[in-house]
Amino acid sequence: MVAVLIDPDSSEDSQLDALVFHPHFNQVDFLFVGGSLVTDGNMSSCLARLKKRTDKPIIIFPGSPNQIDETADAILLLSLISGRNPDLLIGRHVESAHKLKQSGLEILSTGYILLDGGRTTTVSYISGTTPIPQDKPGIAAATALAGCQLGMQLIYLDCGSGADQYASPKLIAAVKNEINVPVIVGGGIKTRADLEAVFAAGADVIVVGTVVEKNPEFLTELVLAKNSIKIS
Ligand code: 1GP
Repeated sequence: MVAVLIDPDSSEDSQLDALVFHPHFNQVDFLFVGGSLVTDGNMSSCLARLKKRTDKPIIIFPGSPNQIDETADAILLLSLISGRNPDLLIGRHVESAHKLKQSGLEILSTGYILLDGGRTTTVSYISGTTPIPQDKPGIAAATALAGCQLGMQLIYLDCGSGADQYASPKLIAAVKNEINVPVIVGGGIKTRADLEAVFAAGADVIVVGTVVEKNPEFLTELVLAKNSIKIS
């Protein structure tokens, strides 16, 4: 499956139109909305404008509690398990627990694993955490396994938005081999070959953000990648 990540700070009406009215938008399964740093007010405005345009499931990908918004369909309740920042492991969750309960959002408990994508990304800077090196698939696999043992329903392997490198197929395969919950993979995916490599390694959901924001025509590459996986 494929999710397109929308940054509420870069969601002009013209950009949303270019995405949702693209002939291959039907290939997109979910919309993720959020980010490490979102300007106050832009989340609710972005969600309202998306809801007017599409009935695809909208899932909040929150960088902070102020991105909780009941007009979405669900939320990835992220715990940054690759890091050792207690705020992002449990602190923010405690602060937002009641608000989240009242929101009625479907809660998807997600172990979020930040990988080294070759450059400092906004998420690594803002979270103050060290990404897992890509040549240490064993650390990523053990981290994912621990997340599942703590009851997390999903594991998200992320190199961060705009990363130079995406999650290596070897690392994805090592994680998949260790756990039975769906694995979301994102960050730094830029070409059809990247999509095919990540699908082939076993990703259950691929997230694309920057590349679609820059060029909605990338959705055509998505169709070609999906078809090529089906054929092979
Ligand atoms: C980032 O996984 C997402 O958290 C998407 O990354 O913007 O690099 O596609 P990109």
